[in-house]
Amino acid sequence: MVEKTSPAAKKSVAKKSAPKKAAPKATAVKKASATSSTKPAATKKTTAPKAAKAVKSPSEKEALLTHYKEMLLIRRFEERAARSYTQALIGGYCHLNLGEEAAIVGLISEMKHDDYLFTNYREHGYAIAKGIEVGPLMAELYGRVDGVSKGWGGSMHMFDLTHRLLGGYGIVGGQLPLATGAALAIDYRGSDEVVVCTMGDGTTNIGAFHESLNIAALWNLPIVFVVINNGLGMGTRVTKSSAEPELWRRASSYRMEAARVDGSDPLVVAEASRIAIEHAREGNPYLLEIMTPRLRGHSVVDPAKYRSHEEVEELKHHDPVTILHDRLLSEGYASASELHKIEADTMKKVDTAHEFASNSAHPDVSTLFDYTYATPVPNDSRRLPGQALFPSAKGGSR
Ligand SMILES: Cc1ncc(C[n+]2csc(CCOP(=O)(O)OP(=O)(O)O)c2C)c(N)n1
Repeated sequence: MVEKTSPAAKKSVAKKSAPKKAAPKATAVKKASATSSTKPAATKKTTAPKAAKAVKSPSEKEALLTHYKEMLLIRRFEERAARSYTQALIGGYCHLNLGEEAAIVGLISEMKHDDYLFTNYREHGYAIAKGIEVGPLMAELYGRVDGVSKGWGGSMHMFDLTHRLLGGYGIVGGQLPLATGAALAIDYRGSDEVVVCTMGDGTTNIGAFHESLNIAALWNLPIVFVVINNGLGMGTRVTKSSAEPELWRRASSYRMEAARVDGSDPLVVAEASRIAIEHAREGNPYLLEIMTPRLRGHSVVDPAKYRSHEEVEELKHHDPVTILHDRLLSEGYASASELHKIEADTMKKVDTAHEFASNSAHPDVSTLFDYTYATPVPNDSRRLPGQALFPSAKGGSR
């Protein structure tokens, strides 16, 4: 099902830099919504624009196979990460993208290499989709020197400028003002990159969400805010925490264009993302809500007891990796033996990544503060754990 929103009256606000093209009419893609609105919204239903459908084409096979390989790599990587976490190879917290694979690969496939990505602590899949090799990625999870952030970021706080992944944030909503600031920097420079900023559904009730959307809309910033709606903020359901559970509708408060899409089909996500990113590149921020399941608990150690047995069983029918696997077979896009080979190759990559990470050294503690600031800051504290705050009068420590 596809919906077209009534076009948001576009602002006549003067831009901070050179004015950009007026926004095209709002086109929102909506497919297989998993929740229903409890309040009437200012939208009108029309027929589906052709571009929004995942139509069969000669390139569909190729696109689906590419997406499948990447989705499977994320899936097997995350399963290995879960195992490594229970083996104490990973410190801190560890949040997985299990169930969100189609949303991730569909979204990132529409970003250019130079576009910037901000995300939250549930980030491994995004790093893979942005092109980071699984070896340095696993090494980062293990806190090793060959990690993508030299082992100092870990699972939740990865940063890799080369791939324009600007984090990885553990504070819920912490990425939003920073991402909005990056979009402002792009605007000042007059370059044509876009910022994509993902978040969970629970993040939309944080003040920074509203502040960021407001300023992005006022200043026509090149940013796409993406809500990965997996239905739960830790153990709290969206319907319990949000007065308007159709989160995409919140954009209307900021006269921002928005859409909600089914996150189980990477082609549908890619098409919606293409529209959103195009809008943003023209200086029109966009809110995209992608509906996904979260197949496991909030983090690796969460047994998710707030879920009923029936719900857990039902979830199995919404696994995007299984859905795509079966689709490739039924459409005749891949044979069982071809899929077995993809599986074997993927497992090999993940095993190699684990070996690479395990053989990498732990960083020297003296480098702990080397990456705190981008440029040197006078008088920054370099006190290591266990060191005294002030040296004693006799020259030692106390
Ligand atoms: C400011 C802040 N408040 C609370 C927390 C604790 N916390 C960590 S994750 C989380 C739930 C966030 O859910 P959501 O935004 O839906 O993201 P998801 O975990 O589903 O990706 C909470 C409340 C936090 N890290 N930061």
